[in-house]
Amino acid sequence: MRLPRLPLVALALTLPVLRLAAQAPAAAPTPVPALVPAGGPAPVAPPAIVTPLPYVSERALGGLKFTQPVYIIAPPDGTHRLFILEKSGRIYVIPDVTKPEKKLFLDLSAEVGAPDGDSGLMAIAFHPDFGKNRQFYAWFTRNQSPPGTPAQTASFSDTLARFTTSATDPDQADPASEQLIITQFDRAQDHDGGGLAFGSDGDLYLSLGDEAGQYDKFHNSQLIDKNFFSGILRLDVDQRPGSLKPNPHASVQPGTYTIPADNPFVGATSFNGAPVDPARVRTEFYAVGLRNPWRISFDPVTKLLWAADVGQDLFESVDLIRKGGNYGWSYFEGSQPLVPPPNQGRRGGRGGANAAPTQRIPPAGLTFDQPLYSYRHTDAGADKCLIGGYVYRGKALPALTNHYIFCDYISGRIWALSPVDGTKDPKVEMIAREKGGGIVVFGQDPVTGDILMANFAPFSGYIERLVPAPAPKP
Ligand SMILES: [Ca+2]
Repeated sequence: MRLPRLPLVALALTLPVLRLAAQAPAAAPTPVPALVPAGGPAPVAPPAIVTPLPYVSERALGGLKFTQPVYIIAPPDGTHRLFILEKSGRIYVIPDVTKPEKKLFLDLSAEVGAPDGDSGLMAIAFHPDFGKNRQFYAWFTRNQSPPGTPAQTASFSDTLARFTTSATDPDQADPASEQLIITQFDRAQDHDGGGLAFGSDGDLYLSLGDEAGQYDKFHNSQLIDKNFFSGILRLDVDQRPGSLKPNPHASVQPGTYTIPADNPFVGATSFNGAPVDPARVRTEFYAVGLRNPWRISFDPVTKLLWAADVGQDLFESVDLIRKGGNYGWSYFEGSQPLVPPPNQGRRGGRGGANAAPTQRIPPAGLTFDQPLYSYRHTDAGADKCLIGGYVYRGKALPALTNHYIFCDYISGRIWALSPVDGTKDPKVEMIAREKGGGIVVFGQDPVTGDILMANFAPFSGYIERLVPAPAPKP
């Protein structure tokens, strides 16, 4: 069964607003001036559509339907289980993916509330020893301010929490096991990040956006001594010997994690050429300068960390994340200087009293990490919201083995990038198109190795499977 085919003009009305991407600016973006040197090669247009495309999506999991599915993950315990997350806070388990039936595993909807934008439940990650300790971590927005925060209206918190499954039923989480780890006050329900993954080093990595709005509205980027925004954190949730205590912060639940001793900003006394107090540095940061890295993933072969940073008005960027990397936001959008339109100041909001100045100039002499690949918005804005996937190492689709699979939420175009060893100017090919868009995450079938995708759109709610296109009829 195929998804309903919708005319392109209907998409904007049909796709829910997932505010990963910028809202359409009131005026056309100002052309990028050469006020500061471009940081790298200019983004390119995505590859043209080829006909016929080599792959199509078909409905997976026997047509099981979900409400705004946002994540797909299989645990590292050798079972045939697959977990599907819904934005509203419900986690379903499919006990045997070959006989798909869903069971409610954990319901966080009371904590999540009524998430708007791209807020809500974003991801879970199973502890590497999940088969023994039954621990998993959830990354979501909580509909209340962190403890100790002054009373606010419409406030909520970016929340990392640990849970364990029931000792008697592996298909049930124990809600009472919740241990809050990070609860960061957040003023708006967008740009909350969304990536969560364990590295081969056993540490937990999570990604955060710049809190909200357009053009780094709250000025959260390029700071390592304030809060946890606009970057990727690395935590030692097992608190192994040699790890360090985090510096105190209102967002941190004391005693729930430590800092890997080689985290890049441990002991830092300066950042971007300005002094910082090492006792106030957020040593959790692993990399900084990202706008809204909705999805991250580790390649188990190269150990490289991939991130997809959703852009502002012009560019989307695939980044290879290095320890201590600074990817430039909000001096840069991808490799190019960020130039907000004149009526959209960084701090004052649209047309606000503090609308100017509009461009942020980096201190002289700084260099920034460049995207591995970035594409320009195209098709009258149809390509404008990057959804990161993962390096496919399966064998079910051999032509895609050793490729990074990703797509655009709006256009539904799905691409494969290679090589995946960090070689510059990688080759990107369009391999399929999800009619109507709506893909928000990629996953993998734990039995077949197939590439799975969750379609978030209200006309869908299904999990899709990428399969070779049928041979054209003679
Ligand atoms: Ca936010």
